[in-house]
Amino acid sequence: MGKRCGIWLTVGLAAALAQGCSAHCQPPQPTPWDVEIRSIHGARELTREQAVAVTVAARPKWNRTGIQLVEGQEYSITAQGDWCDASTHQGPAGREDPRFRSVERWRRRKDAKWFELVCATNSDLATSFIVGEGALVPAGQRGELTCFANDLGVAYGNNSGGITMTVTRKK
Ligand SMILES: [Ca+2]
Repeated sequence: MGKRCGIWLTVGLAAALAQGCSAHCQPPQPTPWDVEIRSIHGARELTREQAVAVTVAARPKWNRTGIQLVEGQEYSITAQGDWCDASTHQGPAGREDPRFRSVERWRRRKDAKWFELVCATNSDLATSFIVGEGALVPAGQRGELTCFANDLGVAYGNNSGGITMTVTRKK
């Protein structure tokens, strides 16, 4: 948190919020799908044209979704919401930040922006693809859909909040 934010926090939380200096994002509300998959500890295939909403938190290096991708099926993903890197709020499209240009090459996906939504299968970075606010899942993906906010591998401790993404099986 910067000095200016600290001063505003001593004035009061309302003032801090007005300045955009709240330290953390609120955690996302679990969706019905989140609740269901936590109870079964596994992953499920979607039925044709089924769309499910699932949350992706900024703090874990991998978020399991419980959605089993099957080769030959087609899926689209859209995402919205608010997640935080320390006190910086952003959406799933992420951002570039000239202050951190020298360490961009060590981002988990160096070609994705800071905090851009990235997904993969079975928590395998080699299968990852950039989603941002929306994307089609590349052909050939199979396994459980797993996602993260793009950050340095050592820098997840100050992340908070989460976004909600909708995954739709198209055919
Ligand atoms: Ca961070």
